[in-house]
Amino acid sequence: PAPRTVLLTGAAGGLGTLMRDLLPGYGYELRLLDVRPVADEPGAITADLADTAALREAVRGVDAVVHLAGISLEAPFEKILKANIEGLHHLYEAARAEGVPRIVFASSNHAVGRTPRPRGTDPLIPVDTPRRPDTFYGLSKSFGEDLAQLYWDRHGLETVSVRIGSCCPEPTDVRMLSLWLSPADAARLFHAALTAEHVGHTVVYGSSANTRLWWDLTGARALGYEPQDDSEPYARRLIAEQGDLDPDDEADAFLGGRFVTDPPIWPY
Ligand code: NAI
Ligand code: 15L
Repeated sequence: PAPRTVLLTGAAGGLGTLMRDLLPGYGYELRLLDVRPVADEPGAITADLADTAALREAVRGVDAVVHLAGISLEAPFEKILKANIEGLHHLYEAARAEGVPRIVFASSNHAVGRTPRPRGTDPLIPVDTPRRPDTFYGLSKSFGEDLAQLYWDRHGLETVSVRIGSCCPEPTDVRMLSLWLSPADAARLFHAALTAEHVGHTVVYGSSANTRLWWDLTGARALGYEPQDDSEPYARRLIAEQGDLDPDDEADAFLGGRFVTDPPIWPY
């Protein structure tokens, strides 16, 4: 049966706020969780991913989890370790203990951020390209995909790991023309990830059907995802304002963009 009750973690965040609006349109009843209060949602659970008892209670009885909570940018290693690595483990342990059958995990392009972007007639980046995190943040997403695989292999807990590109209402830079995931397509993709059968652990890229796509959406489409949006209408203006990608600039050479070249955050 299709999942009905879904725990949405990270519900106070940017993507969480968009999904709170859009996922109920697919028939889901959302239970919300975040370490910060969720505006206008008095029923939301305010809890840290470090709180194992709160997580057990939060996942009890849900049909699936859409896991967006965590640090969403580069940060000192200790912080990433707590929220994205230990926190993810706590979530999976809670889900395993309570018999939750499926998690949709917000992985990121930064798990493979150090992969050179395709140029000219280069093929699209396949989903089985070796992982090459560009940051501790990307490393935590790479860990998350391995953790998801382990919980499928050992416990039969299914996951779709979605390597999200850039999800925001509109693309705001030239790189995003390739990586943009419109909010409406994000909801379509999460819905597909929640309802596809026999996913085991499946890793897919998450973007709209952008004309300037860098990666292969075949895996996402195989889940039933049919993207409806394309960043191309934004291309002329963004390129006029910012200039096109510079073949000599390192930040434009890799999937992860600025994450690749920004100095490491110390101390860690
Ligand atoms: P965000 O930073 O706006 O939201 C993350 C939410 O998680 C925040 O509301 C925060 O309070 C919560 N959170 C952080 N640590 C927590 C903890 N220890 N316990 C409980 N809650 C905690 O990030 P955004 O953009 O909404 O992203 C959501 C997820 O999607 C993140 O996991 C991010 O890594 C991932 N992602 C997002 C992309 C995007 O374009 N927005 C791209 C790729 C991945
Ligand atoms: C991410 O993983 C971040 O969470 C998001 O804030 C964006 O920076 C996005 O990747 C991106 O690469 O554009």
